[in-house]
Amino acid sequence: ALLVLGALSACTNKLAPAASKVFRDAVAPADPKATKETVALFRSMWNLQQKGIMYGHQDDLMYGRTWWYEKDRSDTKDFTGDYPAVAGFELGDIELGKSRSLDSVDFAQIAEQVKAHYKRGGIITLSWHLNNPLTRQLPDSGRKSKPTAWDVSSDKVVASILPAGENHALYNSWLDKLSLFFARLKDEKGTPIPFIFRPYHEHSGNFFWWGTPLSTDGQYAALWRYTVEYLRDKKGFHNILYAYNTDRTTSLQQYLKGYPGDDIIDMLSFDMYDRGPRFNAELDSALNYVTKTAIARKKLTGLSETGGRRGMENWWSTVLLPIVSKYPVGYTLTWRHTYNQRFAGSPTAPKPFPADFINFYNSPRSFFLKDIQDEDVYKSKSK
Ligand code: BMA
Repeated sequence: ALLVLGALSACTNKLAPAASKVFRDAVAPADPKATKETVALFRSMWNLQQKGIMYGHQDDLMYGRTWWYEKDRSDTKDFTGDYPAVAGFELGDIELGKSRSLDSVDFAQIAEQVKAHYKRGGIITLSWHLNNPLTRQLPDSGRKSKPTAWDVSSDKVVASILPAGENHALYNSWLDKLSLFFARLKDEKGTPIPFIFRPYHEHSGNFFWWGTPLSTDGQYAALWRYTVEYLRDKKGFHNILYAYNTDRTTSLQQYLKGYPGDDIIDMLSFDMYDRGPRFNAELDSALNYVTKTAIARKKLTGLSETGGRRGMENWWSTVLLPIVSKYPVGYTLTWRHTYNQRFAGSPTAPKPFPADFINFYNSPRSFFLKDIQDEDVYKSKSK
């Protein structure tokens, strides 16, 4: 994560006005009314993804294995001296009007940390493991399993929340609760904070109620379209970049199953965890077709969840980094370090990252917060 970006932004600033206009018109969020900070973020990410990969970490600012919500603390910073470029947060249970997420994180504190990370010049991504709106309503005695995002007991859920479905009003009320939270994400001047929203993720999998086997492609695309239109046109949010996301796929055709359209989506991303030696070839191949189609469509890219191979010491520097370096991948994020009270204060507590993570950090191709602060992704300094 060396500071290699200064030279580059200096060079784009030197473009002649005509050329820079062409450049400015070249890429933009799908929302024609996107706020200027959101447009700036989109363009900054577009530039950055051609130079290297930003590091992101889920709940990095909320807790680590040994600590719980300490102001300004971050596992990434503890280990490397710098914050992640991208901070991930999870909104599951917000739709039920709860004050804490399914991972016990206080939503007020999430809003606080979103603001803090934005102020530092960092990027925010929000995921949403929303409950199952159909089975949630059944009495306990009528449920086959817990009515969470992972409840795949019915293939009627997506249809039931679309405009003609019996749970449509309930779904709207869930989007209203989500919107109340989104409305809190403003800086001290009242400017809405741009963020990447990645709902209905890992679509190609079969483990969430919105997974591929549980709805038709048309229903899944309609769910996406309805959700974006509700938040964008009805609620008036123009600070959201929408990330389409799948789990592991093996072809572009499979990747795009149920894709709602380029007028809805800003980022093409997927999640892929390393479960064994086949990962190298699978990641390489998926990055190849996903980034190719993303660039052709002028969309951002992300390996929005990944994780190292069990028992492999140099995964960051010998597997992840060489493969992602072949393609324009905007960011990669590793998932949360679940807090465990047993570890708190214990000298034998596991370290947040393997030693090799420092090699990834030291690479000029990886970007952490300080690297992107130079790029001023929201163009706030030039305002
Ligand atoms: C999963 C796990 C769960 C968590 C969920 C939402 O992959 O980490 O423990 O509840 O993500 O953050």
